[in-house]
Amino acid sequence: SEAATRRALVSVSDKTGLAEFARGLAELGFEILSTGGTSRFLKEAGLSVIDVSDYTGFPEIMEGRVKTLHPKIHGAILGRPDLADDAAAIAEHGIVPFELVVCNLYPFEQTVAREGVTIPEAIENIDIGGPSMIRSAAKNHAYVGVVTRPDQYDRVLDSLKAGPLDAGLRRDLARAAFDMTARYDTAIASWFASIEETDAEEADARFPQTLTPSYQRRSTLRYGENPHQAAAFYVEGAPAGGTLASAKQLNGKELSYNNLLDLDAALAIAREFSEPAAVVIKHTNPCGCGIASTQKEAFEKAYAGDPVSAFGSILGFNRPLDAETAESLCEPGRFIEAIIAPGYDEEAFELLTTKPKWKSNVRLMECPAMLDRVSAIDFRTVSGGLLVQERDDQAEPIGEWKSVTKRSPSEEEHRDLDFAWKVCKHVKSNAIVLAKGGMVIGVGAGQMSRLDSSFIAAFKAGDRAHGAVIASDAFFPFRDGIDEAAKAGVRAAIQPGGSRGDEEVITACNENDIAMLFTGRRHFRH
Ligand code: 93A
Repeated sequence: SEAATRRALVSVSDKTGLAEFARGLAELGFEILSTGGTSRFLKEAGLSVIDVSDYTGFPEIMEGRVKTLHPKIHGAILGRPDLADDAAAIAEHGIVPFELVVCNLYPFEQTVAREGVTIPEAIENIDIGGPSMIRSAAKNHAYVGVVTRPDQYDRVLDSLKAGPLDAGLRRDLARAAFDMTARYDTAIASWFASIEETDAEEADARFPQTLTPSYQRRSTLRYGENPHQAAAFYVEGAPAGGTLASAKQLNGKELSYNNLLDLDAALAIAREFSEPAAVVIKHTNPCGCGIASTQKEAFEKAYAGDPVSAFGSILGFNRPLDAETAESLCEPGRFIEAIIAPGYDEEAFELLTTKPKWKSNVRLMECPAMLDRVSAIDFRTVSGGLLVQERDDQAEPIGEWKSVTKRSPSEEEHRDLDFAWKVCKHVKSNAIVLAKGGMVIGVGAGQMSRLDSSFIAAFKAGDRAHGAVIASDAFFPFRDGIDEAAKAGVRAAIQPGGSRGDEEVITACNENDIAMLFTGRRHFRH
């Protein structure tokens, strides 16, 4: 009759002394089963190894999160072959019991001790499969030896050379195993406590119990939003580079309260883009925005988005203003109130301050560091109080965007969706933005219903909506917004998703061959 198969399961992160130990086991007639990394290591050391996934018939999945969490593994560790029930299950399911489980865990403590470790890195180093096998084996120490540390290898080999693993040693190993998993879980629990503490500390630092914002008056303004309202401009002690307060006025009339608001909006949008961009602001909303390979083209696109509204607007650029663009700006029939840009080429400055009729008045703001990231806090007043929040300027998690329709966006559509989404974030809610070819062609802003914003955006776009994309700052609750967009000729959509109506909205897209992305992030701006 065939000799019973002796099997050892080996799955370790710390590979110290492993090759010698495994060779010892092989010489004693053990078959070795291993997980991916361990298997590779042992094969390189010249040993023959059975991959766990070949034994289970199930691959390692989810980047290794599920490797050994399988009944054929745990059945092989927990089974008691001399019990009728267990023996039947072993036979029925093709289980081959393990005599030995050799396992040490993902190095959680070493990972969290490392400087600059991220929360996801720490989380990935929480071993689940390892402790499960170790606890299974320790529980079944009457049948199985559980080896959790390299310094146990010699003792185990010595005992195996003399016969089956000594019962006393099996019990010692089980106790050591539970001791280890207990410590391991304690380390995880204290790490969780430490990150909770940091969150609380961070919140305290950012949102102190009492708040005394310290701003200095830079200037009194001629008036506020309206001529009968007195107003002033206060700035932070040392405004950071990317802020409006850091900008210098090079030309033009005194800035008004509304100018400052609109310049801030222009700055916020212009800095979204890495390619040359131009944005046209009216009443804090963009009525046009363009990106292109040249600044002039970007500006032409931005201005053409809604030329009527662009009259008397505020412009933002993310590159120093060049002469070509300045020339285009000065064309008859165009009138600009103010501009913010990282700088002005000499010729451009010359043109703007001499050529158009509005020359001496045009307010030119220079903000050299406007592309620097500023992590800022937003304050807004309510009567008798102050609302404080982080500014909505975190990097967009593009990796998490999901295509949810039968058709995925084409490369070109994807570019426009990305563009429209960046603009949409800065439009008053409910915000709808239509865009095509790096140009905003219709904006629906500040409406109380998303459908009305869609109507307005489509109306503004007119015929140009054919082949355009649509961005919505929050989810479409119903399919009507999509149906309207489809009628106008829209081909792709981007929105957070997460509505009860998602199913209906996706159906509407599929029926109209619209490709849609879910971003998972909302950008309300109230
Ligand atoms: O990600 S896990 O929690 N899921 C599992 O199913 C699993 N099985 C073993 N971690 C798991 N392991 C651990 O992987 C072991 O504890 C060991 O530390 C490590 C060995 O992986 P590899 O052999 O691929 O290097």
